[in-house]
Amino acid sequence: MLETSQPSLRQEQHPLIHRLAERIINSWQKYLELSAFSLPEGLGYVEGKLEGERLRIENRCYQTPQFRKMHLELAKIGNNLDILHCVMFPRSEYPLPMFGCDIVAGRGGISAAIADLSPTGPEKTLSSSYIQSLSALPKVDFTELRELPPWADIFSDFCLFVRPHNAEEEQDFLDQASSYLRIHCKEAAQSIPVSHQLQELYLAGQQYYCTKQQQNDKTRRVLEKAFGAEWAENYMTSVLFDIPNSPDRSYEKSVEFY
Ligand code: 18B
Repeated sequence: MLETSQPSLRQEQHPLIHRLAERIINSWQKYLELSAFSLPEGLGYVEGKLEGERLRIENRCYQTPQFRKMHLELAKIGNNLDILHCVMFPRSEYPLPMFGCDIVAGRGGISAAIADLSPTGPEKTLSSSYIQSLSALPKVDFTELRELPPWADIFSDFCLFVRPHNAEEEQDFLDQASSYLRIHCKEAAQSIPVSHQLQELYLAGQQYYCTKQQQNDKTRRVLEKAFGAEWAENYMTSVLFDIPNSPDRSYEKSVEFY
């Protein structure tokens, strides 16, 4: 059994973060065969101080036959800032995009909500079956679309990056992000491994994705202020966006399924 009711930051966070975290865990359990994934020692639950405020980080991580690492992170800084971060890293055998999502909530509400299925293949586009499923989703209009920063050339045409203005827009974001995740889990569950040559290219795509995400100064600044520059660099490169440097074919030998 997976623990779903362990004490959690979730209860204390902005309701949109809480609800998306629930949906992410539910989808993972429903569509994928989860097993445990261990983070580097001491980095499952972390506490620091940011300008006198307590920064708490709580991580949940799993792996599956198709995913090397599926990471859901919740962070809370005092009573000012709540963050949800989620990334699914495919094993390079599978020609799958990266699911990524980030919600940043401040005193004035959600300032940033982003969800994407980002291509990692040599063509840098999603496969036709992803495009078909994503195009079939109901269209939603948001009052405020946010502009992506210069490093963000990794995202797909379906990338949703908004500042929701009311409860209805928050719900729309939740539904859209959940649909991306559902489509992704279903595609992944029936995905077939590619040739070794193609695996190298998908791996290079993931490496590029991580290199770009590591350039997000807004994330880095929060972590640096609370934990120092060295810790932040280590955390960004070994927990948030660790780059796998060779195809991992050891999985079959190592797991115990729940
Ligand atoms: N991120 N985010 O995950 N980030 O991790 N995030 C911010 O209103 C954290 C991801 C993304 O405009 C902001 O501007 C911290 C993933 C983009 O320059 C803050 C953690 C994606 C932006 C944080 C975290 C992603 C952004 C500023 C670790 C996408 C806009 C909020 C827990 C798949 C960047 C604001 C820009 C913004 C912080 C995207 C404070 C600490 C997976 C594009």
